Amino acid sequence: MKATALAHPNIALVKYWGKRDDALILPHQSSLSLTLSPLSVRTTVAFGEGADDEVEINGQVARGSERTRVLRVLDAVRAEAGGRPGPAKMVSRGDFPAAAGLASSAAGFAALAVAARAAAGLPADARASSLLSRLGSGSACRSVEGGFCEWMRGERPDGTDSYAVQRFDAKHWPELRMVVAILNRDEKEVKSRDGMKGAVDTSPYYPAWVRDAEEEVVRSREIIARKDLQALGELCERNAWRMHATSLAADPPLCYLLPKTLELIHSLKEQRRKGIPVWFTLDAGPNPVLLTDAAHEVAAEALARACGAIEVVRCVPGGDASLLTEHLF
Ligand code: 2P0
Repeated sequence: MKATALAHPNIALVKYWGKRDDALILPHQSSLSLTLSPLSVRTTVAFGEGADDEVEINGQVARGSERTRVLRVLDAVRAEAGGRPGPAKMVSRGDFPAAAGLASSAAGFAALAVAARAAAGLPADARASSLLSRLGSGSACRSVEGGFCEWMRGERPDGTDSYAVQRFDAKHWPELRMVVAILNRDEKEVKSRDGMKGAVDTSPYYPAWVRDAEEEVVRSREIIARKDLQALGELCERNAWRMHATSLAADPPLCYLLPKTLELIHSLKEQRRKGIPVWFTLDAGPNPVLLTDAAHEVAAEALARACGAIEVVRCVPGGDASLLTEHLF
């Protein structure tokens, strides 16, 4: 009753920002992301070990809400397996550079879902793993499969129709590149979970953000199908601005951007005038992720460094979460 899985993080091109159900992690809007390689998280789960659940993440015993989120996923697996599997031991390790600027939680919960299902003897099932990983962290449901994944918001109050599906696999657009520019490594003052709640509860722009997102997901699918880098870059930028605008308009206002973030973002126009195809997206933090192609990733990295990046991570479209034969314990 032991299994190990590897999963990659993902970056949302059309973002999730707000829950309609905090407990089940059901979003107000659909979202669409790209799975990122080579960054990855490995997780081993074994059932029937010890007297109580043991959870270790990156060498530390998980406590508080981190532990609670892992146990929600393990409890759901135990319930699906008919309560047979006993206490679990889970060890998870990410290979992310220190504060890569990308949350490792998406990859971590996707790897946990795939490993826990296998350890409990449940059949491999991307939809079931996506539903399960969503209970740990919303964006994790988009890391079960590779390439471009769409998290459909769903309608049902029980969340059974709120999961991600792969729209295009990693081989569809192999020359696409995402260059993560780490401008600041400080832990953010307001976590995504709290930031999005503030926007839902107090931002007058929130309903417009939700309306816009569904149409943008449809548009993004069409753009990705025809591999139109400029159209995708423009869509990513406006979607990131709109997400940040909802939070800038919240009460109290929430601004994740730093002066250096704006400097890098503003410099992209000049680059494009020079013929370098580069655009940005920005999650709930100050570190932009630059969207470009293989021929221009070196130029994008140089630009990020010239604008003060202390670390740069070049990513390519990543594959599905997968089971490994080598375990972490
Ligand atoms: C996303 N983010 O679509 C958006 C864009 C950040 C900005 O999903 O509360 O860690 O665990 O569901 O998934 C980050 O939030 O939040 C996120 P929870 P999560 O990728």
